[in-house]
Amino acid sequence: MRIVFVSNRLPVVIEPNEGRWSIRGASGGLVTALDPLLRGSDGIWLGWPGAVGLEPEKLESLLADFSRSQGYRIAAVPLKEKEYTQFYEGFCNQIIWPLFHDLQSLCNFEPEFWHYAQQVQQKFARAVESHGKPDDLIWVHDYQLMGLGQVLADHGLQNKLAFFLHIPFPAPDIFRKLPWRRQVLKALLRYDVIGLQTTPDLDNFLQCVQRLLPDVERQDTSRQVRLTLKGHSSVIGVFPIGIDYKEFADGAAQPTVAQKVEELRKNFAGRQIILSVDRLDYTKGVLYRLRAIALALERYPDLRRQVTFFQVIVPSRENVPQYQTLKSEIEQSVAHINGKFTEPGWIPIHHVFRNVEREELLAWYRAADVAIITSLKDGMNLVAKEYCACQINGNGVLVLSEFAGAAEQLGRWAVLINPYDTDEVAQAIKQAVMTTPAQRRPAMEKLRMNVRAENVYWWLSECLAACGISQGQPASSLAAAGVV
Ligand code: GDG
Repeated sequence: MRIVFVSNRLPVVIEPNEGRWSIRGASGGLVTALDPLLRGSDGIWLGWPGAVGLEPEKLESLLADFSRSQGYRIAAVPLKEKEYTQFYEGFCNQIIWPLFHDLQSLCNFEPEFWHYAQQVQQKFARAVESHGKPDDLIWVHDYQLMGLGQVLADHGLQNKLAFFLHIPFPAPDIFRKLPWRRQVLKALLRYDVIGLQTTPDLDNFLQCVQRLLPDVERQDTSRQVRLTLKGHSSVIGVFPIGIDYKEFADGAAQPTVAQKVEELRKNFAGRQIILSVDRLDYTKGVLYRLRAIALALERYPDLRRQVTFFQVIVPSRENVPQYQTLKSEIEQSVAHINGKFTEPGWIPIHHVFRNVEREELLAWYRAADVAIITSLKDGMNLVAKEYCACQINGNGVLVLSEFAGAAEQLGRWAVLINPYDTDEVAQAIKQAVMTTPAQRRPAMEKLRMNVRAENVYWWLSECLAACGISQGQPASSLAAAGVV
């Protein structure tokens, strides 16, 4: 069965470059996960190309070039300027994103955003209809397209329809605030399969359905839940997304990466590197982390000169005012901390605000003695998994927010933190730095085994199995890898 992937954004960045348009692969959680799965297959990826103001012929030729270089087809669903602002910047980024991350006070429940969201689902549906074949599995990704399954079903499409939510599903008291809460739930229940990242997400989803759609019938099996509304059944399951472990671990072992690691070690000789890698987003808890860093340096003076915080922030959603404010607040806070604690030969925080090359990222993952993830809420957080995969010497410590989806799988072997608790995070920084190699190794080994076993191919085979597609060999499992 061929797979048609549908996501809001295509996995590309199209931008003007020295007077000409150029195209390159994008970075981001969804891309990292799906890219290796499509390469070399007969699949197709549909989505918005992200370019505004580019002639259609030029776009077509850029996409064709990119498809050839990637080994799979991509096709564009172009959005008009108003659709971009009202649907993407409005409905997606000012309503669903903050609400589903429990930040309802940041929501702007503008009725027009909903109207445009409906219009865009129709547009995506037309693209699916024109590119899909009768036996294709239509696999829709993420919160922007929760309504697409319903539109396709209403148009009479008979294909199997699957949906995966990459972000958390909120608790009923939060979800209830959405003005279109019943419409959204009913639309989701038109998909045949719904995948969520964690058990709490599944619990929240089921509670929302129970409260808001009492007519839905529920049937539990050992691994999934079947919900039936007006004669249509959906299977809902938990499928924590993984990474391509081997690609990261092998990449980190490359001589070019090893050389970069050596340079980093030389530059930071005698110091522990504490790494964070985040998209610019208020859900990643960067300001909370900076507050904890300031407290740790204040409270534990021994840490000064002993640690260097390496903070990588990747630009994101630069047109949304909240993100512009966040960027300047982060820069102010970094400047404040560096101004307060810098000494000759030592700067506490190295702040990188740009997209970094993959090799550079792998080198930082491998070189870092500690990785710290402070998400206030996160569907999964792939950075946590990538860090473990790249720890080929097994010496790192993972400090992980208990509100990142990854905590469900990795929490037992990480230093778990509540990012809102500045005291606790400051203490965790100290604890991580003080952890001896004898304590680090067994924990990192378990983390790596888990990330290797529950990798992106395992995730894919679990999702496809729920869609009734068996891939033959199970991709891997925790039991087979000896983790449990
Ligand atoms: C969403 C959910 C869920 C980052 N900077 C660079 C770079 N990256 C890559 C990382 C990682 C990805 O971006 C970030 O993934 P996350 O999972 O941390 O976060 P989101 O983008 O918010 O993703 C999230 C995910 O979907 C998957 O389901 O885990 O919870 O919010 O892969 O490596 N890559 C490169 N340069 C960078 O500068 N090359």
